[in-house]
Formats: sequence, structure tokens, C-alpha cells
Amino acid sequence: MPEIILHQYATSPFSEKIRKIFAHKKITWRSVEQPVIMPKPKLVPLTGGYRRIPALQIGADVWCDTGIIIRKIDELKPEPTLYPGGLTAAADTMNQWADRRLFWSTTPVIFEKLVMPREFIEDRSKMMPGANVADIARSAPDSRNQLRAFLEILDRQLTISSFLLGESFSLADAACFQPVWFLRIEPTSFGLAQKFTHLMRWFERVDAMGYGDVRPMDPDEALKAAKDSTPATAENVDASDPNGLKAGTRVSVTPDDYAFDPVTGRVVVSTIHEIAIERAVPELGRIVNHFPKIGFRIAAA
Ligand SMILES: N[C@@H](CCC(=O)N[C@@H](CS)C(=O)NCC(=O)O)C(=O)O
Repeated sequence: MPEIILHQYATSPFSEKIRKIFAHKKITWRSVEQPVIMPKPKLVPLTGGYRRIPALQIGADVWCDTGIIIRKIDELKPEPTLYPGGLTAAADTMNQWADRRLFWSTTPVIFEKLVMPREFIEDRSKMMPGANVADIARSAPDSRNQLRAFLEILDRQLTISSFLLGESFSLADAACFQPVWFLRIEPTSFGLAQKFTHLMRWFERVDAMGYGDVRPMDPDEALKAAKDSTPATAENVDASDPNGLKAGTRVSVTPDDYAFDPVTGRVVVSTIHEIAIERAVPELGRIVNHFPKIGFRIAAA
């Protein structure tokens, strides 16, 4: 199998979701530590402007957003499954719920208690235009209510099963684990979760899974791996694309929630779940960036 590189940082909750999937699937991978705030000069050439973490790299192909990273990992190594009992819809929708609801109920609760460095607040304010990141803690009381209710839903399930979709680890466990893991950086926030005994037993079980077989990689080595490779993605554009998108069309791809940095290139893949675009990068050659359709906007460029 080609070398699997994850661009991440240790405190990143969305990376934690992928690290748990690597553990479950016993994957050998390389970890490139990227900065927590901009600039990210050794990431952006690979992603074309996309700044979020994690990003998965194999040679000159780069997958941006955990939605598409999970699909790629599952394609490379389908077993052991992330969908025990064939519960694909349940696992995929819980993954989206955890990303967009459960996770965002944790941040005001944590940030109310943790003093964040000024540079971090400035960086995240730029990433979320319109939102006042310095004021995020004001919504902590409502977020605490919602978080507790979300955690109770998980705890209630875990009173009758070892994992969220039954007796085996699934994508739902990786996805719901990461926000609870994030709470642990601030003791009073984690205290909300510690009140739920079944949730805690599950948390400890998933925490103990580790991260798979990982070795660090220098960011320059990852850039060289891209430069020394050519994209391995074959053209695959859905003939029945609902918007009539054609191979070779120049488009921009942008997240629909925050960090609105468009990535521009020519369409190589457009399927139900994926858009991939090719870019010519002066210092690296051809790079193909892959994004999920869910959570992204595609526009003519
Ligand atoms: N929908 C994205 C969310 C990723 C995300 O928000 N990651 C955080 C770190 S856990 C991030 O990128 N924060 C800004 C940054 O690191 O520059 C995904 O599933 O990958």
C-alpha cells in the first residue's frame, strides 16, 4: 500500500476521529505536524488554499475534510468494517451530527474556561467571518444544556450496547468520541461527561485503542513525496451529474460552514460523494485535491 500521510496536529479533534479509524483498521501511517494557526506554508501548496486539519496525502493526491478522508481509508482497507451490521446510513448520519452539532456544543463550554492566546482568537475570527470568536463563551450556558442532552442520548444507548451501533466499533464511535475527547482538555467541561458512567466506560475503551502504527514525518518530506509523484486518480465524471458538470471544467470548491478559502482547479472526478480537481503547482507539479460533496460549494471559476 502507498505511504499514507496525515497532516494534523496533536490537539485537533477532527484528526482524533481519523486517528481512531487508523487504530481500528490497524493502518500504518505517517504523521506531519502542521501549525494550529495560519500561516501554514507547508500545507497550503498541497491543498491549494484549504487550511483545515486534517488532510490526507498519498503521493500527489490530497483528501481535504474527514468526510472524504474516511471514504478513502475505507476504500484502501475495507476490513475491519466501519459499518458493522451494514448500518451505513446510521453511521454516516451520526458522523455528520457529531461534526456539526455535538462538536459545536463543546467549544463555547471549553472556551468559557480556557484562556486562549490572542493570536488564536484572531486567527479563528478571520476563519469565521461574521462570528465574534472572542464572544463565543457567552453562549456557554445554552451549549452546556445542549451538550448534556446530547451526552445523555449517547449514554442511554451505551447502557445496552458496548458501542454506539452495537457490539463492534463503528464510524459512529470514532465521530462521537472526538468531541468528548476534546472536552478533556478542560477539567470542568470534561466533568459534564464524567457524570455519565456508561459513556465514560465507552470513552476509556475507545481511548485505549491508540492510533495504529504511526511514525512522524517532516513536512518537507511530505512536499517531496508530492513532487516526486503524479496523481493516481483516473478521470471519473458522473454522466448523469445533476448540474451537468463536465470533466476539465474549471471550478472552485469551498467549505459551506467556515474557513471559506476556495480551491480552484479542473474537474477530474465528480461522483455522488466526491469532487476532485487537478491543479498545476509551480513547486510541486500536478496535484489532485479531493473533497466530499456534502458540506462544500462548487462554482464555475
Ligand atoms: N469538516 C471538517 C472540519 C475540520 C476542522 O474544523 N478542523 C479544525 C481542527 S480540528 C480546523 O481546521 N481548525 C482550523 C485550523 O486548524 O486551521 C472536517 O471534517 O475535516
